[in-house]
Amino acid sequence: MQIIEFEAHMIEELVKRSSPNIDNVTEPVKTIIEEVRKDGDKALRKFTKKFDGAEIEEFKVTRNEIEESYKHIDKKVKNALNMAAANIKEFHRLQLPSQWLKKINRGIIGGQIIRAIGSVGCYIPGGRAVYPSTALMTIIPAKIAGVKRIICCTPPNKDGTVNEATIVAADMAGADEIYKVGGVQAIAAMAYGTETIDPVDKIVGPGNIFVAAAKKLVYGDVDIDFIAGPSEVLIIADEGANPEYIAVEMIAQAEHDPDAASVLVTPSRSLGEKVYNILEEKVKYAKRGEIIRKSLEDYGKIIIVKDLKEAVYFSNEYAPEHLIIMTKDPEILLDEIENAGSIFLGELTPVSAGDYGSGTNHVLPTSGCAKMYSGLSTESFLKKPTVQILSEDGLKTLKDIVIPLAEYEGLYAHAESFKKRLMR
Ligand code: HSO
Ligand code: ZN
Repeated sequence: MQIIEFEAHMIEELVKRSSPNIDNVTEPVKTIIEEVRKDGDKALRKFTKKFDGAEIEEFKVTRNEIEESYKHIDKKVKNALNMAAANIKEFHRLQLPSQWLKKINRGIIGGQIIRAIGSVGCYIPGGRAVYPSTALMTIIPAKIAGVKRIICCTPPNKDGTVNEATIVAADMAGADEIYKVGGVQAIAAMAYGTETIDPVDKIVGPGNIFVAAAKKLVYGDVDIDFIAGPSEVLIIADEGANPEYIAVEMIAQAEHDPDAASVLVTPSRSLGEKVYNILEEKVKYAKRGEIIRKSLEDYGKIIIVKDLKEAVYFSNEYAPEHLIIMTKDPEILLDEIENAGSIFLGELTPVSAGDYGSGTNHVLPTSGCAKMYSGLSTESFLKKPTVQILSEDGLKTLKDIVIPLAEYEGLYAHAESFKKRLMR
């Protein structure tokens, strides 16, 4: 990892992070999708055997399996999931937008109604790591939005079982169907349907590069949330910040993935050096040390800026997935933040709070995409049809807009439909 003295010309280089090349895997992913479309469950069985090493007869997790999972799950984990679910529900309820119908101009009423997407598929990664927290983060907002059918897919273990905490989390969150299928084949099944899995309108949730490529390919036939890459954190800190807290945050992000990125931006060189030294020490003994070392080595940075204004400039250009602000008065800087997936203010607010249970969502934009869109939210599962009502006054208010523009565009029937009503 490097300590870098920031200069304006470096910006382009310094905001780079790992960029897995989805295009490289597009061809094989396309083949799998095509086969699932053609052969349905038979293809799901074939690819589940090939990629997960599991022979699955029945993809749907049964009521009995769900009940068994509740019996076997660690009590502490079950309680944690329950408490997390309560906060996530509360937060996402607050995100519900309102319907409205208002006067726009004389005789014109306009508004919007809110409707949930009909059916949604949540992808929960599995394999080496298990993410019951992601089941809560994808299913709960869909439930709060009022989605009628929520299904979830997660890869099985070799013995054909699915992680019990993931099953419990999905059930608690309100999933209507849970399927033991992962990877590209799961995305294809949710997009196009098979004998056992009915297709959905939208697919959400993180996954590896193959899942990402599959989501990109099915987009258009179904909606998707976005493509989530490796985790990232950027920390803005001043000389008063606690270097231990900063180092632990950087390690916490790094332990996700050798491609994860952890960046500290500070005007204090002495803070930067302290963090550097603590990191050197901590990685020696950290669990998941290999992953952490690789991530910090390749994508970890300590950047020394002139002042906090420059730190904010850098952060806005970087557009991090997670932004932590550890300064004397973090709320003052908040006004200047333009691009970030989720913002953590003050030294008592670690990213793990948002990852697991303060209520905010952890499916967030990475790779600078926070410049363009936000993370998963209740709105991700809603549509907003617009509504309008004109009165005779409204027709008069609009006549000098609609008729000349319609005629200018050569769309005479448009003008006619308006004139007919004016001449009643
Ligand atoms: N930080 C991850 C989410 C997560 N963390 C799940 C722990 N479990 C991506 O934002
Ligand atoms: Zn995390």
